[in-house]
Amino acid sequence: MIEESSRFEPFQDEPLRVTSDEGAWIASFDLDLDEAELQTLYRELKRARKLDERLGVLQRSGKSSFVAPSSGHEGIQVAIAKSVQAGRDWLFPYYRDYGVVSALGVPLEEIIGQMTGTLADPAGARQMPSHPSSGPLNVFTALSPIASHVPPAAGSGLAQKLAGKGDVTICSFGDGATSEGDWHAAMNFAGVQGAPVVFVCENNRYAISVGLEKQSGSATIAEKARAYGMPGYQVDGMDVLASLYLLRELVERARAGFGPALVDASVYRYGPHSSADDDSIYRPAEEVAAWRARDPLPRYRRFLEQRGSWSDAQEAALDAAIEEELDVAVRRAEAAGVPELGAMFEDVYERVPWHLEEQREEMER
Ligand SMILES: Cc1ncc(C[n+]2csc(CCOP(=O)(O)OP(=O)(O)O)c2C)c(N)n1
Repeated sequence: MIEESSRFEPFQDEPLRVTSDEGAWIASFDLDLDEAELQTLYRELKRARKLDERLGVLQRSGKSSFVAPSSGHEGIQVAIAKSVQAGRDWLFPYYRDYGVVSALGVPLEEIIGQMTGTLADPAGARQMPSHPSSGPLNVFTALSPIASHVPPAAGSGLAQKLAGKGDVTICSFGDGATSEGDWHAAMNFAGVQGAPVVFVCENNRYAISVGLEKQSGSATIAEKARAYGMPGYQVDGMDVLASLYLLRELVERARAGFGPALVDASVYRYGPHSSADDDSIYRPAEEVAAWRARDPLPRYRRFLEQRGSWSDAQEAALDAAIEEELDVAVRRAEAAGVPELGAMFEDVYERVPWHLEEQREEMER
């Protein structure tokens, strides 16, 4: 058992950061990741960004009906994936989390198959786009009704506690989710049960056009944790290292039996809420530009460059490799073909119930 002690104090006024906007190491403790691990983080940030850009192109060219852009969220998303043991722990992401599933190891062709409705999606293209999942990697499917995946995450945590194997659950959502009843019920349940769940709010300050000040009466999302008997932390979610250090600590804390925690990760979404939104109506361009200046990718690249751990040649090689990987994934996703129309009635119930049978007959007619 680890001691219930942390180098990160909960309920601080300022979000935790370990690198400055310029990419300088500013923490009071030493970095304990080697160069290969540090470079892997950059590769995953870049992969997540390029995947998001490609998904935008697939939507604009009519191959996908919907996309919820993730650029700006990569720091916390890559950290979520890298804080757990893939295939052992359970993830309950939300619809904006492409960076989580890609960094966890869900194949790009599966993600793109899910987005474009082809049979490369192991779930058979039954969900709307932006709802990834993975059986082998324990990724529960993203759900459309906001916060409705948070109670199942709390339940997953209780199941893990009862099984006693030390597995944990990590669940992410937006700031808007925290004003849903489901969210509060889940937080209460996890707190009472001491369930090993790390709850992560990707706080981009907007729920479509509704700003955070209309969403929450408390000064921070983190302090809501107090009411549920768990520690709450603020972190700069655009600082991938700060996010990773904090989440690793909280995942290990949960694994050791000290129960749930809440993380309020400050991020910004650079794109619109979704492909069906025009954010210029409710966000001033200057605000977007100010957050662009804090982009988690160039910031982390500067960090690597200052250590002599990254070069222009490595950048060019990485860009080319990811573009190639995406090209291959798109081709494979397309080649998988689309499901038969009738497949929507299968694999949901063991025996198709009468009302769905009627609908199937109607469809065939
Ligand atoms: C229960 C429910 N109400 C409303 C919606 C419509 N809706 C879809 S996304 C969204 C905004 C959610 O914002 P947030 O949780 O902050 O996440 P973000 O999209 O900003 O990442 C809303 C209101 C919904 N899907 N479900």
